[in-house]
Amino acid sequence: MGYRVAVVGATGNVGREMLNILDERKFPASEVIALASSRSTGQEVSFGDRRLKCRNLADFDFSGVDFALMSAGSTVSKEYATRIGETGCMVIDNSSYWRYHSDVPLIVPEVNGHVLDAYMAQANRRNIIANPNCSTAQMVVALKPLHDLATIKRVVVSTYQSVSGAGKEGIDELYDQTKGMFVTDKPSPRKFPKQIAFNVIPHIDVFMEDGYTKEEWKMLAETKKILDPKIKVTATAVRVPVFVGHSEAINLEFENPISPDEARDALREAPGIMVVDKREPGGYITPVECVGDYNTFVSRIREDVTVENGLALWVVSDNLRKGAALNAIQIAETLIERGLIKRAA
Ligand code: A2P
Ligand code: 11C
Repeated sequence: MGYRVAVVGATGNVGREMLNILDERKFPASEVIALASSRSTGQEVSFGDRRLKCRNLADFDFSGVDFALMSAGSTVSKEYATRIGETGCMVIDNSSYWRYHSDVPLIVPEVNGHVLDAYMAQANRRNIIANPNCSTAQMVVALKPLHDLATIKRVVVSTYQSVSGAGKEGIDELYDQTKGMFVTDKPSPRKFPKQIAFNVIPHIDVFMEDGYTKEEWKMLAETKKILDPKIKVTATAVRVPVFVGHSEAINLEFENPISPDEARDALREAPGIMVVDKREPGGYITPVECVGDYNTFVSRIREDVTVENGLALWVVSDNLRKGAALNAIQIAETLIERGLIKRAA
């Protein structure tokens, strides 16, 4: 007997990756249920070599379901997660809605998986665990071993984020605009605020009062919650015309001295990381090479000479995997491995 797992948002970019990864990693599931909106009822999605028929989330009864992996956006998570959690089903939520609630843990298993022990010991827990934003997840995986080694004081990060982070509509818009450029002269932006084909846009999510965007604020708030509240973060989040794979140029300032060689060695030993760092043409990773991979790749490790104890890095990962679907499934695996979850009757 395995676990009963529901994927909420099974027709979306992340939901489809969740189904792929459950199959690839041979997650111990006795049943996998695909849920989406009423628009998709009866539509088939792939699960390994099988096809699952989507069911309507609004009509579904979660009693007897062990895990709900949710990736249908904040509005759906806000409306449904509490009710699903109350049935005893463990919600692992990929939206931003629950991340900043003080009674909901925000987890990247390689970094703070141990937090789940105390959470699961609480009798009155919500049964909701949050997954971070994709840009944060890959960054904290790379920062953790370096923070353990020399204590990070400050992070300056610029992101190069693929259109798949904006969902199915983001992928369609880059595809349509790129094709359209050769037949019509003016692509009309729909999902993104400006033309994305052959362009870059320094704006992801809504603007905040201080001039930062919400995506930039999320990287700050989530890094503090997952890794260390003392770390200072400033981010510039940029959308680039890449289908899958987020990249980040990161500058770090440490409390204590740390050399590029020491950093490279620590990163090589750390879980979930692959170091590709040859100081020659092509000796680094680009987003197209990370698609479909579980790892967070770290390249271009070098000294940042503008501060005392500084390093600069290039970090790339598949945003639909470590940034979303894989991390959610790793949270479920961590609950099982640590003996924190029992199968629903
Ligand atoms: P649907 O295809 O039926 O609209 P993406 O982020 O890639 O755009 O995907 C969003 C996912 O969330 C899709 O699977 C979508 O299903 C699902 N979704 C959106 N709104 C709802 C809703 N009200 N109830 C259930 N699923 C929803
Ligand atoms: C993007 N990072 O690339 C966003 C998508 O808070 O989960 C994920 C938003 C979030 O557009």
